[in-house]
Amino acid sequence: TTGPALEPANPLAKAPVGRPPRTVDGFAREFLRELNFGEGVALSRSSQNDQYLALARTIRHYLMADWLETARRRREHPTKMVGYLSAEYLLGRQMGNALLATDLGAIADQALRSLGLDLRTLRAQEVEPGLGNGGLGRLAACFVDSLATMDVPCIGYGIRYEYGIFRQTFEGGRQVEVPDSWLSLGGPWEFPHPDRAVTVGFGGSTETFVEETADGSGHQITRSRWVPAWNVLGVPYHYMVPGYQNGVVNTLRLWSARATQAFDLQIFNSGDYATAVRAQTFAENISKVLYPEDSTPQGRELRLQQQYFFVACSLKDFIDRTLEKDFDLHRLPERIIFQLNDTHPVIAIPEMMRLLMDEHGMEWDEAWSVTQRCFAYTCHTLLPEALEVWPVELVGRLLPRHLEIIYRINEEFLETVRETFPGDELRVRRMSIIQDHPERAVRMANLATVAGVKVNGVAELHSQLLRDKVLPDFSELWPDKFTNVTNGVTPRRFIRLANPTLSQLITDTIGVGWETKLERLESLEPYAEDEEFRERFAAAKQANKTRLRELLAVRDGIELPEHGMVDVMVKRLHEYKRQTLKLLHIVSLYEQIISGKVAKDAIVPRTFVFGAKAAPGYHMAKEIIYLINSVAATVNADERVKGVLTVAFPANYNVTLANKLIPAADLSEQISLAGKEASGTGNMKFALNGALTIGTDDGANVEIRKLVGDDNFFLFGMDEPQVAALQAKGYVPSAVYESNPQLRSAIDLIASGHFTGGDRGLAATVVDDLLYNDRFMTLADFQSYIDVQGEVDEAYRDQERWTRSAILNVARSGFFSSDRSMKDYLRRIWMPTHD
Ligand code: Z57
Repeated sequence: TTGPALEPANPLAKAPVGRPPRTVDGFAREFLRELNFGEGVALSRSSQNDQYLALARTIRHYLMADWLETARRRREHPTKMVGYLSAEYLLGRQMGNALLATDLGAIADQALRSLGLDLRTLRAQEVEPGLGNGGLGRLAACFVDSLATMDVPCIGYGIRYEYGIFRQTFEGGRQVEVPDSWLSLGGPWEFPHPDRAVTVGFGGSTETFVEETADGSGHQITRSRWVPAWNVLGVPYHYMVPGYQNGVVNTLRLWSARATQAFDLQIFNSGDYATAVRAQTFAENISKVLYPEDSTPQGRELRLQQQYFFVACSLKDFIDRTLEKDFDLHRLPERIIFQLNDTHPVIAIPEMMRLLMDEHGMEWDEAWSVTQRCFAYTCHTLLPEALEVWPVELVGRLLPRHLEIIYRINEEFLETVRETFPGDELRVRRMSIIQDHPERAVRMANLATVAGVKVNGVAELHSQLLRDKVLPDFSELWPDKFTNVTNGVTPRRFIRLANPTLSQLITDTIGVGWETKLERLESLEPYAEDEEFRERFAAAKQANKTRLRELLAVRDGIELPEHGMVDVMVKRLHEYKRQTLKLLHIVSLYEQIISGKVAKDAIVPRTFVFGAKAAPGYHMAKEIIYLINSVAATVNADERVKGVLTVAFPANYNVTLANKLIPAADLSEQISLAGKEASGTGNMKFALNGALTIGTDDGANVEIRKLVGDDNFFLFGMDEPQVAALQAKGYVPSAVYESNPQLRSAIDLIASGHFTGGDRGLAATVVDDLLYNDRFMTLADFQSYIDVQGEVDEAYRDQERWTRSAILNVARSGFFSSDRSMKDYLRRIWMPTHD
């Protein structure tokens, strides 16, 4: 039950208590109250962590009334909501964003100062919640930010991992993973609700029984029900998702796994206490750790348990708790659209069918009609190995009822295919939700495509390739099901918070309010010709470089030169992203200088910055990390290139570091093999912060280039059709090596052991792959990349021209606000009949 049991006499009971005062004194008082009564320490005895926790709770107070009010408004006027289902939310630090959303930065700063404390120091205490791997998780965080800012009702559903993405360290240049115990010093941004836990079943079997139909006709139908073998509790933890200075606070609901009462009883009843306790740990393992693979699923049983766990909790939460009592579930699609963030939550489809039929008495056709209108699916990949398949054996063992439902969905679906394409059994096999080879398994993307209202890709090119290459049979059958929504990023975090100097310049020039209407950046365009503006713009960039130098000196002990181009490649380490191409460029420049082929002063001084985590089990990616670190150590120590080539690879690239790194960049490296990067979102953040892009014709690069113009973008490499043609003709990387002396010199230098302390073996894995495999055609694009890097140098020598281009990148990239992405989702997927 909720609410007071008796009729309250006190009028205060009717509404949430008021807001704390927005004054320096009021804030200081609130902070001290939290420190004293919340943390239980006096200011004079408090640690920095006490102070951080008290500050976080103080800021929370200012959002609380808006949160309760937003929830009340949504309950009283229920409308269709978005249920964003995502296994990952890469949120980044919360404090800065909360201060920005409440516009309390200046007040908090002065209040703390008055107490002898420093806001920046306390902010630096926060360990970011790294509940995601990379682009997909960060996209989810940007989307919920935008929905709150646009006052769209949304619940973000996900998993409260106890350990997020690992902390990366380097030992002898090799990646070593350290567990990310982000909660160990307290989680001041979360609200646990153990009393609202829901129960989720696993395993067991199904049984059939006969029942009379509800219409009183006396007809009998056979139904099935699931008898799980064990249960797990899902405890919801709520996080505030504040809109930007608009009084709206949405909710992120993350589930944490607990053992049920039954486990506790077992502890009493079984003599084997230790076994019983182990069983409890077993249940709690489900939300223990984020799987650190990005774009390469591992197909582990625990991972499927995680997926089903959070999805089952979320659907139950929505139907039983969020919808008003007695809501007619036939009308469910009027109230919710569940957006499936990749295939990770796709098990929600049979779960919805099971709930509607087995728990709410619907028959198959009704349940299917409802289900088909409640889900939409976003695909984020083009790599075949990234499309999840779950072995039938595993699904049957863990979720036997769901497997039955999936089989029936498939049967009916394949019947449609056979009707539409009679006699085409090859097509039937390609489209089947169940694959037979190499093992019988459920193809989650097919299931999502069959069940969803819409399927979208994440950039124009990606959506086209999705139709033509990944799911061509489906797009032939249902052309209207396919659509595109190009990704976006939140300008609140990635411009306002990350780049205060540029933000101030923008506001001084075009006025306030651009943070929520990013297309207004357009009006910066004429200022590209304004010398004074260009000077201020260049000064802002220089200030951001200085800020980065200072940070890396303290954070990593890395010394960066004061001047020169800052050339940045930050993203997960993956072969398709081609960090090795960047490495070949660096090695080639280095080789040309030390061999005397090129004079030291003939090239533009550059600082190359890498940031990349490798999945712990991804051997090649870890070898590439080792090689980057080896090249960095050698180049940085070589007097012959001092001041001209510097390579920095700070460990543990995350959202916090991104916020300092991206604003300092001159050049953004987006160099994936064409047709492999679904979108990219880092590329957008760089352009919006005034970096120029060197990039392939891939993902959202295509759209960036179209908007900023060819003069302000460095395009190189094959396009996707050329890649496909080369693939078809047969690609021989060693032939490219043989025929290109510059490439040969670079590879030979690596292979000689020059960077690996004379040990040729230490570079062999990477070198041999490039020469004899090179799945992502690094060597094929080498010459084009080198040539265009030459153009980059030439452009950079003309600083006026460069700054003009950088300004135009900012002015023309407003399209990449995630607010725009959300508008597109609303129009094309969530509310298609709305206007
Ligand atoms: C992930 O971060 C992405 C795709 C995946 O299939 C998985 Br699993 C994780 C990324 C894409 O690689 C990016 O190109 C894209 O920008 C991002 O998802 C957001 O759509």
